Amino acid sequence: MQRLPPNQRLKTDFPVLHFGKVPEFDKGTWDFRVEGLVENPVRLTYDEFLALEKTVDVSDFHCVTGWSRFDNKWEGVRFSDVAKLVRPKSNARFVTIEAEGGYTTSLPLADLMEHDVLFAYYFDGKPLEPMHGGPLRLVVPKKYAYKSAKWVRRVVFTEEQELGFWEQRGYSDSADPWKEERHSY
Ligand SMILES: Nc1nc2c(c(=O)[nH]1)N[C@H]1C(S)=C(S)[C@@H](COP(=O)(O)O)O[C@H]1N2
Ligand SMILES: [Mo]
Repeated sequence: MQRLPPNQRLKTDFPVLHFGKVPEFDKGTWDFRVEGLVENPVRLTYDEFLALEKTVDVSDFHCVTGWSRFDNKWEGVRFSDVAKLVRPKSNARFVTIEAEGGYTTSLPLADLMEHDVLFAYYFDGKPLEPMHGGPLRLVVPKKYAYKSAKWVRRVVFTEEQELGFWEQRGYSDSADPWKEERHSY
């Protein structure tokens, strides 16, 4: 199977791309909240998050602007393990991811339950650098990378899909690189 999605170019460096500035990380005030349509909402400190079961996953990364990067080694917590902890209610079908500074994105719960979807805090064996989303970012390898929100702080289970930051600005809500779903028209 062709590994590079249509009209993508392979990069070996790791470009940095985001809107706004890299947020400061303060371990004393940082928290990770999971709420909305769940039986057991949680608020975790940084140390509590690190104590969750850790997973390693190597995956490819595809930015909608046309670059892809292969074999990225992420370490963190599977989305599905977080879901197991909070127990989504039966009417939860989507999840909004909120990052520091107001960036948001949303995905169908079923897409997030895939085994390669992680909240990552390590990259290539080292703590994830702030410019790449440290202390914590979402990684959704099968979607264009604007779904892989950096600096995640809050996760909200919803019934309907909310439009994220780039999705409000004309980017595709489904964002499948293999179908080249770049724009929302
Ligand atoms: N919080 C936040 N996350 C974000 C973005 C952003 O602007 N803000 N940009 C997205 C886009 S478009 C891309 S391509 C990737 C880039 O990740 P990188 O800078 O680690 O390469 O982050 C995604 N996550
Ligand atoms: Mo991107």
